[in-house]
Amino acid sequence: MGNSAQERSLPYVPDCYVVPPSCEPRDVLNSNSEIVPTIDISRLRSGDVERREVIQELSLACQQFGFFQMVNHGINQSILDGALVVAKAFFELPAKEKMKFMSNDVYAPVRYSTSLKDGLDKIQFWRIFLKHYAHPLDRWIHLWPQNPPQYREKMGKFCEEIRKLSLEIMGAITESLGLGKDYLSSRMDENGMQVMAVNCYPPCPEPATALGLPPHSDYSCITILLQNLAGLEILHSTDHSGAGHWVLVPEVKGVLKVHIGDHVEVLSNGLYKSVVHKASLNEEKTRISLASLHSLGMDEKMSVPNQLVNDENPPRYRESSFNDFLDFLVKSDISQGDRFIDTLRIKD
Ligand SMILES: O=C(O)CCC(=O)C(=O)O
Repeated sequence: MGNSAQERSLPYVPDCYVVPPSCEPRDVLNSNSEIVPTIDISRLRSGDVERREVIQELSLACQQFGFFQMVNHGINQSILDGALVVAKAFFELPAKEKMKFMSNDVYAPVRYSTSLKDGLDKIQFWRIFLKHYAHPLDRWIHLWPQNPPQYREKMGKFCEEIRKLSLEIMGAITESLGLGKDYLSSRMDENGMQVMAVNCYPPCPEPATALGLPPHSDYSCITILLQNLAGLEILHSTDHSGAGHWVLVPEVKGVLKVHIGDHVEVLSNGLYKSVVHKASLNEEKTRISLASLHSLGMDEKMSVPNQLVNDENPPRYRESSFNDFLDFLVKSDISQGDRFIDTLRIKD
């Protein structure tokens, strides 16, 4: 860390970054990226009939893709741009400044690192990242970088706006499951976790041989993602075998992406799928992505609701918390295909 190929802009890709075919970095993308569902979120705030229609669309997207894009979400473009600007400026600081946050402790509330689990990964990934907790903001913000000087203000505003939106989307998701829009709202509002993954993928001299992040799903309920360039790819499965094809999510300014995470898969007892996704690389430009992960409190367990269970439909997942995920992360190798959700499935 501090000395990785991506931090030093090496003009070649060292062998330890070369991703084996099982991670499929060289597969042909589905050119038809307009199949990615896009939802006009302002319609959630219209009358009952329109809200019901949008919730139907959202439910379909969660079942078919575990993913959708949001337009007309109501967050001002200047807030989105401001967060991307300070994130990029942070990664451009001298190494000495970033090293103040360097840590491999997955339990640390603020940490700077590279790859996935630097020094432990079998394969290295062409990523630099800063992760920090963001809710409640006044509990964590004093731990965030003070450099660049506007980091706290701009990223803080972004986090607050994204969190409000996440509560609205979670309300729509629980409503779509027949649980009502307030099923989780007070638990998520008062004690819920918001973790920001601020990712930087410097230009890579051989983007076809390496990856920014390997295929994985998020432990969260939902993740809301903003990017400055295309690079996010989602796995679209058309059957239950886990097979599918990669779809490159197109970049359209101002559009926010939503990943369904493992904890909504549990909440829906498997009706909604947590989306497997990866980050591909660019030969010329630096890609920044801001992934805001929203879940219940650190030790609060997500379980299958009683309302969704009956004799024909028994619970398919064990309960788990964010802390359980962190324990899993310490023991597992995501780059080798380990998935938290697989550890939660109850075998028939
Ligand atoms: O950069 C991206 O598009 C993906 C980010 C991501 O999956 C993560 O931070 O877990």
